[in-house]
Amino acid sequence: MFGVLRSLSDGLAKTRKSLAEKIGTLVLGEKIDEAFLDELEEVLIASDVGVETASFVLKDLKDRFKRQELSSPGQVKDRLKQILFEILSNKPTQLSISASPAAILVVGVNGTGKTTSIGKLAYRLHAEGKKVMLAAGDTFRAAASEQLSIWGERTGIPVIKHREGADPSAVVFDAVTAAKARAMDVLIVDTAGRLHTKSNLMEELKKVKRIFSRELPGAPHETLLVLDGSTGQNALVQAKMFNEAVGVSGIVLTKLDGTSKGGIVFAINKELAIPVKFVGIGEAIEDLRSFDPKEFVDALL
Ligand SMILES: Nc1nc2c(ncn2[C@@H]2O[C@H](COP(=O)(O)OP(=O)(O)OP(=O)(O)O)[C@@H](O)[C@H]2O)c(=O)[nH]1
Ligand SMILES: [Mg+2]
Repeated sequence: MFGVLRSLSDGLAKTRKSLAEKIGTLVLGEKIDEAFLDELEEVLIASDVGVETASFVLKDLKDRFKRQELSSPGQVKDRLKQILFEILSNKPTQLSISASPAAILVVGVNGTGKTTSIGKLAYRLHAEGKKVMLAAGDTFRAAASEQLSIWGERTGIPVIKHREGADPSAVVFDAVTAAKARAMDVLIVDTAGRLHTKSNLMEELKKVKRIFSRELPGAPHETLLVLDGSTGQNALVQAKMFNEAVGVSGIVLTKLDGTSKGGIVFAINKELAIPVKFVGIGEAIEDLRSFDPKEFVDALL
């Protein structure tokens, strides 16, 4: 199960190829001019940094170019790394799990990697010595709670589940009761990306959230939205939707290993002001990484 730990840089290889290699070729040139900067903007947009973020970055570079603060392509690259780092580092990327028990609600459309990410996160917290409990709030299909149970069994983490089609809020109610009774440190709740009934997913999630805060003051302490990094700009649309409905405190951006669209991290931070807290760079249990802005920018460029 534990091969050689893959590096973040390996996980981001596709995006790096699209971004860094083009920038690398660009900065091999001798001089910078407007055309050079325009080309750089296109490279950024192509890696899904987003039009808004790319033009923000370019405005900074152009202003500095005019003030003659940037005279070589190498200096442009250094400043670019600095701005990208600043975009990512204006919000705390750590989990707030100091409450006891601390509750983490995990949301997102189907297939983005919620259940897998919960398994990986539970494994990490457990390895750090925390008492972790999982709750199968995805009652859409029986397989969902089984998938969670398998992750739980690997590490001996208890999983609270109900039958298929049960009310997710009832699962949350039971899980909170159990987590309090068994003095858990962290409770992580999985949710469905779609539902059996005609009722709206967002309404269902709002209800789950209400039950949560009623049963455990301040809960959920984190509402993590899982986004599939390979969906590019569509991830932004999902983030806006979920944030409006339930308020998102952090993002888990998965599947960065399979995409050249990793630039979406910058768009999310800049346009939505929601911090990315974890990135998924593979399917193995250790492939969920805490998001470190400096490490991320270094791995990319
Ligand atoms: N390559 C890669 N695959 C991932 C990553 N994260 C999750 N996956 C895969 O994505 C698929 C879907 O993951 P799930 O965790 O079942 O997604 P979900 O959001 O719980 O899906 P639903 O329960 O249907 O809503 C699985 O095959 C995972 O192994 C990642 O970072 N990289
Ligand atoms: Mg799932």
